[in-house]
Amino acid sequence: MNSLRLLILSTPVGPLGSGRGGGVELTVANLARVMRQRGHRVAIAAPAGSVLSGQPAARTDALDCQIEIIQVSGSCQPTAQTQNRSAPVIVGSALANAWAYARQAQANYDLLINFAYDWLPFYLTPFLTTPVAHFVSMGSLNDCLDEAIFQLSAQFPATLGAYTRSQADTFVSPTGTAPLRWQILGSAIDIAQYDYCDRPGDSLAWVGRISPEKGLTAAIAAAVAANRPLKIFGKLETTDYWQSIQQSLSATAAALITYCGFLPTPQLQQALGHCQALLVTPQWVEAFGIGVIEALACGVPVIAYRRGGPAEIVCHGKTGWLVEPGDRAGMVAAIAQIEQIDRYACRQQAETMYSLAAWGDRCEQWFNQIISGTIGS
Ligand code: HBI
Repeated sequence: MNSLRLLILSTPVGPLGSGRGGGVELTVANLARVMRQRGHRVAIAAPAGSVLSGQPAARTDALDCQIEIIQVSGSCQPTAQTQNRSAPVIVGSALANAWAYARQAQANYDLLINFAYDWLPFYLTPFLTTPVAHFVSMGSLNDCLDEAIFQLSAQFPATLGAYTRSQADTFVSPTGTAPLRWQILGSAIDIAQYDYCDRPGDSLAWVGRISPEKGLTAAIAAAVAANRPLKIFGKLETTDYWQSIQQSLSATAAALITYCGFLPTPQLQQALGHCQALLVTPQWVEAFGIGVIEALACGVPVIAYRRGGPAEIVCHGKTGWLVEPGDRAGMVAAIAQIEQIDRYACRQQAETMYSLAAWGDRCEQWFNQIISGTIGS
């Protein structure tokens, strides 16, 4: 296998390790390590202050110090899901600076790997001489990125990567044009970092960026209706959103809800593993739901809306329950039946379907196809 020289350009919404990039931060760190383990040379361009954090030092130190992090200056990108249609271009942004670096350094790389959910990298691709693989991290959110993706797909077929089919299907190509070609890559975690727990307490769990589209209020409502404690893990994306949630809680509800903070993987998995079930109630088409496979890896069954990535992961009745979106009574009924799910079956699903090795194979094959130009033929 030839050794590739890879430049990964992370999400510009925040430094790696800050939590502001949500699941992409874990995906970028996992991809860098998996590719390094396979002998490829890896560099990551990410907003200044980035670290490859949250992993047990012993096992990954050697790998991590072989992965160069290029700290990119400039202001972080506002998150696409909070912008309206006339969102301005940010001048002097970390996004623009990252791609200025990519243009200047591209001759040192065989492939650029984009994780920014922003118009610019898609628009710039034809101007660059080094090929670009685009990991699209969310479903369709705005017209300008949709348009850039349609243009790119026509010129560079199958350089678009998505986590799941339902995420890819949210991008509907204009009538009369060829359907978009996607590489459906799924995602993965380092299973060895997650401990199987078969003795849970009585608490439910919720994991994710704490912002409206993730649907935390629906999970709280279900836990309160079921009269079960709920532990919340994740980055407070906007404090006023969290405050509005807290103000809306009755005293009884507030007594059930605990915010546990944004924890690095070792601490998160330790606390998550002791929960009865993970509640997944996104208000949008969740592209994947990396928290879902983290819970499964710990033996924690998942109760999720039947929509988007989580619905493609959870095996209904075997590793959790799927409930119609918005159906609070259905969530409460599923919570009452959670003991019917075999926790070890959850662990086994994570081990067989979401290991880094299988995902690394898919990514490596895709990268080689793009570089050799055999893709899209
Ligand atoms: N918004 N503009 C923009 N660019 C991103 O790369 C981006 C985002 N919002 C969320 C996000 N990335 C990550 O949290 C992904 O994990 C979804």
